[in-house]
Amino acid sequence: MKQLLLATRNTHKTEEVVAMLKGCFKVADLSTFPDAPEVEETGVTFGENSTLKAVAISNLCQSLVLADDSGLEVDALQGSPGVYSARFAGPNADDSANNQKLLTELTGVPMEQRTARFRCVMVVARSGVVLGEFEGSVEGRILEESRGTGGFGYDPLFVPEGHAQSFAELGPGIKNGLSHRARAMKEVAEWLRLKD
Ligand code: ITT
Repeated sequence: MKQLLLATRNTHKTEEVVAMLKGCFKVADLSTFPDAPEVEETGVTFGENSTLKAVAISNLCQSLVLADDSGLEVDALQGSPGVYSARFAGPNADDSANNQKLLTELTGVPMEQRTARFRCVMVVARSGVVLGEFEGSVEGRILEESRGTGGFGYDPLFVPEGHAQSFAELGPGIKNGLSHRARAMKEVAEWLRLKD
């Protein structure tokens, strides 16, 4: 079976990608590569950061490497936190601190102005060479309080368009069918099939 190394230390991303690929690839992530360096995300776009991660990690191994850079863009905050989503409340912030900061920044903003989207840019590389870049996004709204226990990151605060529950309430069966990551991964999977 073909192998795919995910250039991520976020095990939630790995779980979602594994579920989306439905066993077509043997997937590993950086937990199997403890000496891999921490890649500094110095880019100002998801594409730049995803490229930095894919190129750096694929330079160190033989596998096909897939990087995911993703985050939340909130219209009332002019697209923030964007590429800073993982470190919105500070360099070592956890999901709960990031969610609390988001709620604080949106205090008093009415529901109709709490529009937002998750974006994901995936870059595939081998031996330091970028082979393809793929994008996905999902529109939605930011709740006034956290709801649900599934998923990770901002999932308890994000209600995707066409639904009444947050990603954390909807669970992986629904999230992995319509998320930004699912949409980017669909493009990757089609491209990988055509390449054969
Ligand atoms: P790697 O760089 O190791 O892949 P990371 O978590 O630091 O892991 P990013 O730099 O791409 O990854 O930051 C993504 C952040 O955006 C993530 O930590 C969440 O806060 C948020 N995010 C991305 N996708 C999400 C999702 O599906 N659900 C909820 N929050 C998400």
